[in-house]
Amino acid sequence: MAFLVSMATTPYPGEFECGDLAAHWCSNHSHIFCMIDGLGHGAGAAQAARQALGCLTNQLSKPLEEAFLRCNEILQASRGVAVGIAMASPDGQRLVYAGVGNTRAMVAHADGSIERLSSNNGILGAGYQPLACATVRFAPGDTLLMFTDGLPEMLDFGAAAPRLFTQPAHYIRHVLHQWRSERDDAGLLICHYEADRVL
Ligand SMILES: [Mn+2]
Repeated sequence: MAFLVSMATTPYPGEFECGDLAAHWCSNHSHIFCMIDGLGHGAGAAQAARQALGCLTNQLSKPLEEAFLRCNEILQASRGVAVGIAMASPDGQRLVYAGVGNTRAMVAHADGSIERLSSNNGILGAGYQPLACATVRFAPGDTLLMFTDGLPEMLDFGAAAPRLFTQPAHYIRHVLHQWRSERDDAGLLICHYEADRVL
């Protein structure tokens, strides 16, 4: 399977540190995608986000429920984070998703339909509702998008999006430039699952 992955974050205008962090891990044919939003912005948000990333990196082999629980414990002295995690199944057909707080995730399917993945209410570091994991189809031609509330929740990717998803590095810059809020950090991750090509 071939994933075209790109991610970018940008801080609150005029600030240097960014509280939004995106990550992609790949090991033993398993791909894991993560979007983190440290509450607020600035140094405190960036510190909480880095702490969350460090914790999650150490929990990758665990079930998502355990990883979130551990992260919630470790972040109790921080201002807290919202986190979304998507794991691609090794068979290349599905994604398992879980989130806490207001990071957003959706799958834009090859047929043009959009599936939005919901997160649990709460904040990692301050508690959350029992975690619900969702499983969605993720097949060649589909695109996973994960982003923070520095972009509009109902972000309209427009009619040209399915074509643009195939160039995520280019498209991500366009979306951040056009849609980012001037009142928060912003972050976006795009993973396009390349359709089989006939050469
Ligand atoms: Mn935010």
